[in-house]
Amino acid sequence: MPGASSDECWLRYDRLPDAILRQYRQQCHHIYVAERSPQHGAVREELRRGLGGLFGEPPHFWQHPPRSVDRFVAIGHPDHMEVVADCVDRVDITRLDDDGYHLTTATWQGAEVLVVTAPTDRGLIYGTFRLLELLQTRQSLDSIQIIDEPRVEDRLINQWDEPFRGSVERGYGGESIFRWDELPNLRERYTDYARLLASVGINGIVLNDVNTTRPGRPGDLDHICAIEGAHLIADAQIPKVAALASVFSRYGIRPYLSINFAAPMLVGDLETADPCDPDVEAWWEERFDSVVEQIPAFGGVLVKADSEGEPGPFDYDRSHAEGANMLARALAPHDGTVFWRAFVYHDHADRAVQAGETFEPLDGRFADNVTLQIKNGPIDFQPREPVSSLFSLMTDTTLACELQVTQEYTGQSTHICYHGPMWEEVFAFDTYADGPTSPLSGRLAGMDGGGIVGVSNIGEDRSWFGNYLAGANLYAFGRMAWNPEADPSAIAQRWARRTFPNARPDGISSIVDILMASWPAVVDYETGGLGLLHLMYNGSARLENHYDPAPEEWPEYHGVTSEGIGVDRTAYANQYPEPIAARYRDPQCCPEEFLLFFHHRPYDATLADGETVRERLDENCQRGLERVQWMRHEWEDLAGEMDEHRYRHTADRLAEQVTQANRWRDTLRSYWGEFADGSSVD
Ligand code: GCW
Repeated sequence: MPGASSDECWLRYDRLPDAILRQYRQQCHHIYVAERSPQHGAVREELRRGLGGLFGEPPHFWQHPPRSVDRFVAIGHPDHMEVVADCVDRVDITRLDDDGYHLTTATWQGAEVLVVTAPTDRGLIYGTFRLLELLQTRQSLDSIQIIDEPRVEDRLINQWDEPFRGSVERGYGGESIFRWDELPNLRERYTDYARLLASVGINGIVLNDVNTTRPGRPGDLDHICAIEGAHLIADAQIPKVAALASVFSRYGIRPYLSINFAAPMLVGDLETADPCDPDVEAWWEERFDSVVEQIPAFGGVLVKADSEGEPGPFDYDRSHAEGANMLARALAPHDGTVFWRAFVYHDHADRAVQAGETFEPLDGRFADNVTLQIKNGPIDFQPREPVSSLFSLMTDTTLACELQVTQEYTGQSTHICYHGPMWEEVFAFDTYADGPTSPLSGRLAGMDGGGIVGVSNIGEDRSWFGNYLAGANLYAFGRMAWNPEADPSAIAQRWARRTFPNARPDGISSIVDILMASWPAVVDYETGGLGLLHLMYNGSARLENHYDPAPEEWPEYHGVTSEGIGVDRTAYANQYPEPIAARYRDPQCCPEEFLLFFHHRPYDATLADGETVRERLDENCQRGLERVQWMRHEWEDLAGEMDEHRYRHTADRLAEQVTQANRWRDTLRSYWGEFADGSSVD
């Protein structure tokens, strides 16, 4: 059972009401599950925990089919279990996607059997979590037939963990759960994290931050442990990584590491990290051999190169393809992947154009086991951005879309901001990569090795996220990485039912309504809803703060002058294929939500309905505030639908969100108001 110190999120297994318990118990008390791998152990453990909690007594596990009972559950692969082979068509199972699963009912030698089967152990884990979800949400198990398969191959969490400081970059859920100084000793919380991730279909985790060295910038905290991320591939540290890896692999989650491109010099003793130097390649080969020997499930590496001070191939006048392919060659014998980030920008006048200029000429030149990892927008996880042009430009490269589950720019752990609707917009975007009707969702799903990657939002906090409702973001990330066309409102509904099992249907609807209103609200009060960005405080200290309004700080990003507002990004618009480019280039056709992202417009320019830009901005800020006031009000009615602690905690967060939304509205309106009214000069 849960310690008071750790929330169970959506894996709550509170005892079910007696009225429905009897039948469930009859169906699921006897469990026959394969015992051939660590993953089967994870299945058994989850059932022990889940059924034990829901039924108030642990299930009975069998090592062979129980012949003395008339109902049981069988979990395994048809090749390993005769019962399963007799109940399903083996060919149907082999045809499933590797991570897919099948739940069905059948009669076997006079007994009713509920079968959970899959082509792989990972699929069995997913099928088991699905079975438990059916029970948690009190659905009938009679004649069930569920076949589910992920549409996207690589569904990864990026943990921006910084070993040397015990914290997570842009993590707002408390300090890091990884205790590098104590590893290889393990903590229960690692298993709980793996359970949460596996339960929503995540199949990989990058264990450390893409910034792999201790930054020398001001505001740096004292380090609590000597290890830097770059050194995790050193022999001295591999046992620590291997210990964590064993926990995640047990749940079907492949471990990966972020590496430093200059590691041959930083970790090894070479004098160069030039990707074309044979000694450098040999160094990486030797390192990966050693890592894989100790961590057989090792999935590969993530690289932030030539970006924000990280070293990269540009240091040697080499291209990003040369850099990525060298690592890919060294990883290929181990079935490893290089996730190579496209977040590259320097001193270009418009940062948005730089990634396209860097990577488009390299399309088709990356090795098969390189995946180009592209943030959803061209700037940086702003509350709303157009979808990156790279998803249209790179037609011959394996791609992954990087999303922020953590809320760096959307109110961190204080504001409620459910990202599901934002991701829906991103995935629905028609890239025209392959003519019309090439939505990003289909591109990522149809691609061998395509990926969806999320920067995690968890930490040591009792809630895991710093805000109980932010759990919906991790949940939705997993579900949308599994199926990028999934409906975020339906996902929120499933999340809420599992997270607040005692809430009445009306209460669940209110929670879903609050979540669904929250992202539009944040976009409105933090940006005015017409495509402005980076209006928040940045400061000069490291990781400053991206939370408070401070529009005066980075005027080049939003282009506020006495003449007008917004940034002319015609050059960036031109990177897209037609007709997207034409749509973004022309202020008359540009979607209103991105008007000021692409154009500098006079304050009195009129919009389609005759209102001026200034009026709309002002109104949207007000509308955002009102939405948050409404969310707070709606939450007040939820007392009694959950425990007092979660109710109060969220109510406090919402009170602060209302205060902040007020500040945002007032600060933004008076900022552009002073320029527009002539009381402030450029
Ligand atoms: O926006 C920036 C964040 C950094 C982050 C970087 C990146 C990991 O503020 O904290 O560093 O993006 O994505 O590399």
